[in-house]
Amino acid sequence: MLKNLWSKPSSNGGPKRLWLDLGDLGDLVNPSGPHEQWQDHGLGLLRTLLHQNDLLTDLASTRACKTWDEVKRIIAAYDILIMNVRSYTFPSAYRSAKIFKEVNPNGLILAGGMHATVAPDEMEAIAEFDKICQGPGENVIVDLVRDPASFPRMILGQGAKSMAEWPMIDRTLWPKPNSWKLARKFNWPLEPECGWGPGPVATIITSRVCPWQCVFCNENSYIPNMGRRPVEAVIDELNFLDKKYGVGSVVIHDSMFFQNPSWLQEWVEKYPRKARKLWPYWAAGRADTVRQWPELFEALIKETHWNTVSIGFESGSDRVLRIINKECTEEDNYFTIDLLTRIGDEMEKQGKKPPMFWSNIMLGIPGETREDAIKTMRMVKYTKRILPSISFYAPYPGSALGHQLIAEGKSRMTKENYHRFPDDEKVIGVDYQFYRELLAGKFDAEINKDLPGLIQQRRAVYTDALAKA
Ligand code: B12
Ligand code: SF4
Repeated sequence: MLKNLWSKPSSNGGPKRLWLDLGDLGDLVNPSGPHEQWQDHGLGLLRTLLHQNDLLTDLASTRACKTWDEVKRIIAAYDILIMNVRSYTFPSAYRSAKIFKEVNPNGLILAGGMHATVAPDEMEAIAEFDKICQGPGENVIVDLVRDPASFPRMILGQGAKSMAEWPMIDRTLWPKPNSWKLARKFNWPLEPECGWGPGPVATIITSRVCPWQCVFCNENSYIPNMGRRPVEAVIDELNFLDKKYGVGSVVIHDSMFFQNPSWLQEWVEKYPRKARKLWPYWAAGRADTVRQWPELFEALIKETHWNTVSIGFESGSDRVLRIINKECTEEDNYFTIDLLTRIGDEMEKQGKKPPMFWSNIMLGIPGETREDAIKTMRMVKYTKRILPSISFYAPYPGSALGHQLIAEGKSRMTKENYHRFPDDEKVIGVDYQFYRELLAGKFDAEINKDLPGLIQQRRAVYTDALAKA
């Protein structure tokens, strides 16, 4: 069943190439949650470049298949398999590579992506990967696909100096939902709504690297810096998408949207004037910089419809914030919460929809005490308008803390299961039972200590807020 192949055949007498989109089986058939359905901008960008250079690829997705047999039947028909491998998709890349070579021993596999950058040893250990590209691929992909034999097995990718050089992604090169039920709500080639704003949703990236050095992330140690996409180009793309497909809201997938005040100032000035509509959007910031630039933050909320404010609060305890080198304090966190609450109250009084926090919280960081975790949940409960996104800390390679825990043999993430099912136990020595009880509301009396009476009545159970990580 080749249902999820639709682009023009890649053969033209030459090799048949397949770009395989990665993720859990079934995520584009009957997904377990909304975030499994986001499209992959790396795949979109690189396939757009390939197709602009007449190097056609077909597309399939492990997410659009229900069984590995189905994946096998699809990939068997190809000579070249291309994949964007992130740590969280490494298990599906690894399995797909094994299957491909079983049915197609002379086939060629070209793999790139974040996991190749941060864990090259793990990639090299998989004999099935014929070429492995570390780092950005936009200036190497065309030559690599045209003539793979001229490259060594390990390749150092070439990136653009600025995102201004990136073409607009051809979104019709993204995978389609593979069930009638999902297709109805998906809005392909835009994306489905997930509770942050009305559909169809357009995801965009305006900046590539966050300059901070949180030890569980620190992506600037492995993603080369590059110029931000010009404000006008972002608005032009949204206007184009709106004209063609109709945009309901926007998700700005930058790791750190709230950086470069001059860019943000320009966004405040131009987005309300030049965009066809003032689409509400989701975007990420940090508590310390909100405290540093509160007027700019308020202008963005009020004038540009930054309606869902994602903040990596991570913890409500200074001890833990120091362990993870967040460079934010409890005070920064509470400042930011109070500021958005005040803005939200004002907007509500004027009959406007108040902004919400998408609060990223981590539990189970090695070194965290029960008291620290209780303080964190107190901060969550204190927040008036909140969509909590709580996860058990996961030691990803690339990050300083991830590397350390992997080296110490304390990571439970393996190539068969780099996985982040919500209550997976990811680090040896962490008392996950305590955290499950904490989320189930067992420590609510302690959490309520120091909270005003009315706030004490807010929800006590957060088990459903536990996200994949
Ligand atoms: C958008 C995003 C998401 C989105 C959408 C993900 C998706 N489906 O695409 C959402 C919000 C869902 C998400 C969630 C998560 N994410 Co995320 N995410 C990002 C983010 C911010 C942007 C990704 C992106 O589009 N980049 C732009 C594109 C162009 O880059 P790219 O895909 O890497 O592709 C380039 C190269 O890798 C290379 N390349 C890629 N493929 C190939 C193939 C070949 C052949 C070649 C030559 C080159 C090549 O060329 C491309 C162009 O330069 C990145 C951070 C970042 N700055 O990249 C984190 C990031 C990828 N996410 C990360 C993580 C950990 C997660 C989560 C697990 C977080 C969590 N704790 O919950 C979840 C799990 C997701 C899931 N459901 O499975 C980590 C991955 C770390 C790792 N070691 O792989 C990153 C790097 C963030 C970080 N700072 O650590 N994420
Ligand atoms: S966690 Fe957030 S602030 Fe810290 S380095 Fe990553 S993206 Fe930047």
